[in-house]
Amino acid sequence: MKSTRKFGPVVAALAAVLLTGGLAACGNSDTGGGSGTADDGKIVLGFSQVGAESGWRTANTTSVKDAAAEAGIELKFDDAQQKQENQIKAIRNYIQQKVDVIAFSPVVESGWDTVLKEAKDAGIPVILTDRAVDSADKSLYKTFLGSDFVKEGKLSGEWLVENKKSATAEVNIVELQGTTGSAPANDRKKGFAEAIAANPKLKIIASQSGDFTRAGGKQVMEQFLNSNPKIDVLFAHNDDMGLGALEAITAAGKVPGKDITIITIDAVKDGMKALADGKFNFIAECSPLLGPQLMDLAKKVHAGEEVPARIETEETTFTQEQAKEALPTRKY
Ligand code: GYE
Repeated sequence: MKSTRKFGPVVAALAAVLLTGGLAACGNSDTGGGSGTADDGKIVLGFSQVGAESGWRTANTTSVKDAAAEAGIELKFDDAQQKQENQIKAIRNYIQQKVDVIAFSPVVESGWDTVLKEAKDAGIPVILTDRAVDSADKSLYKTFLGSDFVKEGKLSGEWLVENKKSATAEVNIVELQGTTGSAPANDRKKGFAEAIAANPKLKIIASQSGDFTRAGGKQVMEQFLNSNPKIDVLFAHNDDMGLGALEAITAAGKVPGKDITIITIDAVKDGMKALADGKFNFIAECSPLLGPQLMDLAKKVHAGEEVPARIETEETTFTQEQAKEALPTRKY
């Protein structure tokens, strides 16, 4: 899915010349060098990260930081601690600092139009990474790089349909949702529900947000266990909530992976370990390694090149056996 355009570097060089000679005079961008680049000629990328809520997020942050260093891009990084207001503040700061490109992973889907318009008016291209926004005006950002979350939910549900195909009694499912209003929570819920509709015996009996954290997963699972005597399946929107839930399940005297079938999403190392150990039953992968592609895109949009409106991450799924095989070489 990567662009293989041969003339990328030439276009970039040309654009740089044009920017230096022409647009800088209009005050389009200025981060000290007068050319929209840092003093040392580097592209400046302002990145607003969601937070540090999960193993996925930590791996994503490392990927972005490493890739920026590798690509020779100056990265300004902000951790929004899962709060939209912090992200809006960070983006406004980047606009004020006249960075060359802004990238962010929106904590929730709604409420971005105003700040995105401010970036557009300032002539700063925006890249969405990992999570989408629901803005109707697609011209407010250049591209969206990330996973197909509906598909992840669907793959999880399809595995369950197959796994429970000979069930004679009702199968009671509890769902730990990700952060309320976030694209992965909305989409994973939707994809899963669509897939399990294939078997009316599969019933979601409780569904609540655990905010993508271990603590949230543990706490909500405790409530689920307290109020529902028969839970057959847990679908957690990420590994971390599933890992937190393991503690609650064990404390309730049940055996995870046996008494309760557990499906999660992400496939970070701790999740894969739980799967290989037989505590989880299935994981749909969501890759956090978006850094290199993001840097590539930042260079392209900075050079004024056209980029695809949507770039989807490639991913797979894991059973317990597949997790055992993959674990030794898993990087994150
Ligand atoms: O699945 C979860 C994280 O947006 C895809 O956010 C990401 C999700 C990921 O907190 O672990």
